[in-house]
Amino acid sequence: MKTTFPTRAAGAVLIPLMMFGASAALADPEHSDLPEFGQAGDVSHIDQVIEVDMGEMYFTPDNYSFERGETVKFVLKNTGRAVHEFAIGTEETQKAHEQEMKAMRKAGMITTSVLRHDRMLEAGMMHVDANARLLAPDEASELVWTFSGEQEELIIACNVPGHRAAGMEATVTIGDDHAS
Ligand SMILES: [Cu+2]
Repeated sequence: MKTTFPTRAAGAVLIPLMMFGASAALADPEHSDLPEFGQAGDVSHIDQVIEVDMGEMYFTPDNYSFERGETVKFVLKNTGRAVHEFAIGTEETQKAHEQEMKAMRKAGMITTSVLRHDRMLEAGMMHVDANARLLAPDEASELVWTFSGEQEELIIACNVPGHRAAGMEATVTIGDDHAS
């Protein structure tokens, strides 16, 4: 059966919902084996503001250096023609995120250039992880992040299927403790 309405019966998204269990559990103690690399930052204590341009298939800038404990506000703009993601993480978390994104693509929540918020909503998956933003073309957003933990290198990646492989990633180097 093919449904042409923009909204679908909730039953249609039960399977993707189950697949997203792993992402919803990022803050779950059960998953505390995930590498610690920071948390959503305090918007009243921003140390640095960086504008990031996202397009096919790049981030500008694509190289960042921060101090441990520094709170950075990323002002994100998707100036491209495709849906793009800005996700801070480690190799491990990016890989996990990539799997979620593949599932979202399969479930019709993401097309090449459109975000189907209605479908994400139905699936209980609005994609508002603290460490990531998913942007439609021309969409802008902000992400405030405090870099902490033991990691010395992090990755900013777009996990829309195929994008990271095509070069849409940036490196983050975490240096000495930030003097607060
Ligand atoms: Cu992308």
